[in-house]
Amino acid sequence: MRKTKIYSWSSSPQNAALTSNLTEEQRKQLRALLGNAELSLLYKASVHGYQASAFHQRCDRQGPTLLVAYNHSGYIFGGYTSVDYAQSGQYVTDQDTFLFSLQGKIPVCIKMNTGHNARYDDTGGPNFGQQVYFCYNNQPLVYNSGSNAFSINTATMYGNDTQLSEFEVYKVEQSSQVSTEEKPWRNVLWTAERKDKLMEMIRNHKPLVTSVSRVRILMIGPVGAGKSSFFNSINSIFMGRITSKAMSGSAGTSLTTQFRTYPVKDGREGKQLPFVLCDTMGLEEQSGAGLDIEDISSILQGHVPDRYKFNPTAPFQPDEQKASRPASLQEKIHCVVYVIDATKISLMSDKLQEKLASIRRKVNSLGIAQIVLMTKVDEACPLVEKDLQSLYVSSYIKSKVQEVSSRLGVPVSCVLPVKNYSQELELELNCDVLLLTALQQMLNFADDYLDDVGHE
Ligand SMILES: Nc1nc2c(ncn2[C@@H]2O[C@H](COP(=O)(O)OP(=O)(O)OP(=O)(O)O)[C@@H](O)[C@H]2O)c(=O)[nH]1
Ligand SMILES: [Mg+2]
Repeated sequence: MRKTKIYSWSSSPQNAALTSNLTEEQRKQLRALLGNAELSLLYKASVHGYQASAFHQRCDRQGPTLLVAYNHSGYIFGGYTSVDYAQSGQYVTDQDTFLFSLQGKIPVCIKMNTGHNARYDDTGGPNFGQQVYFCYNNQPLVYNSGSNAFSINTATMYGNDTQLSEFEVYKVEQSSQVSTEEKPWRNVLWTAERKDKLMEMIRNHKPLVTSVSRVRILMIGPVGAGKSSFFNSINSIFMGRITSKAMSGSAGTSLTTQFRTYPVKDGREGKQLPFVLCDTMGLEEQSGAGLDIEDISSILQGHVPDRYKFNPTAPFQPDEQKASRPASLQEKIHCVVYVIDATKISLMSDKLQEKLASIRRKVNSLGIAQIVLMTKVDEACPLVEKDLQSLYVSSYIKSKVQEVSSRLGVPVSCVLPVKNYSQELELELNCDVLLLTALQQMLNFADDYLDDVGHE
């Protein structure tokens, strides 16, 4: 399986003469958006014509497709749908659909706003959300009806140049093979001894400043990224069985609505461990929804009590007596963990990325240690799903770590991939080793921070 080449440049056999207009680099970027799926060219308007009938003849019933348009101003943009074109005369719902524009190094992705149909599946040319129409009126045109299925800016998406110079449709297939590295890019000892050693080090960890008895670790991240699950997983390891104290699961908006500070005990009757995991409501891209940056600021400074119920429309109001005196170092946050879902990194919207950047600026200004926890590595890569030990030979996971590092502006060494417990009924050694390694790293980072402020 080593060094397998995972995609072929040529298009599918019946279209052997078709050549793609994408450069290798552009193709790579688009494939990354789709979880490294394979792309094969089905249709090319300059060859087959811009008529809707030509499009349907080649693209109907082909499964998920990626549409790529090129205009005379040099813009490359388009959209993805996971649902077949079929001229069914019905509305199509598709939660995975998105529009994109390739700008510079990082493609910009725009997901569909909730409550919209992906399209009306008729005999006409392809459209997204009955808003953005490609090959409009059987002509080399893109047309934006201005409805609000997608919040797009046509100037950034295609420079307001509606004349297409080319239009291509690719079939999208998840690749069954995954490329691997010759040598692991990080070394991990996947042994029971290593796990015991890590548990021992965590148990005996003494924060560098004596006035601090427990390191406070704050988890921040988008809805459903796995914040609550990380606490549950760590708690499970020390309890010796799967636990689910924090509510986790999936919903459109954040399942966690309260600020929770979770101490962890060393076994059922054991004493409390030297750290507290603080769980927050998920971030959402819109302002006025999800966790608010002002709330984060209050949490960082130790003003927010356990079980405080977040109110997205009004930030936390500290009571006046308390606010007048600053919280002690013990009550403040010593390490911030950004919890990011590995399967969603490429789809992260500009707005969310900007929100994270402003949180980072705030945390930076306070000098607090920061780490990225990249969750769901099992879902992101089939190789890793089969065998967690292949994590650090998976080229795909490595590329995801690099991507999250560049999107959030943190060094690669601060990105820690993990698999949380989600459906398992029993603990699993490989999972534990990764989770404990991440926790140990958080404690070390917090120490660096305490070392810095403790002597002030
Ligand atoms: N396969 C897999 N599933 C995970 C992992 N981490 C979390 N999940 C699942 O993802 C879903 C969301 O996890 P949560 O822990 O509730 O996420 P959260 O960040 O607390 O979300 P909110 O509180 O809603 O903001 C749950 O169904 C988890 O079981 C992981 O590493 N692998
Ligand atoms: Mg949660």
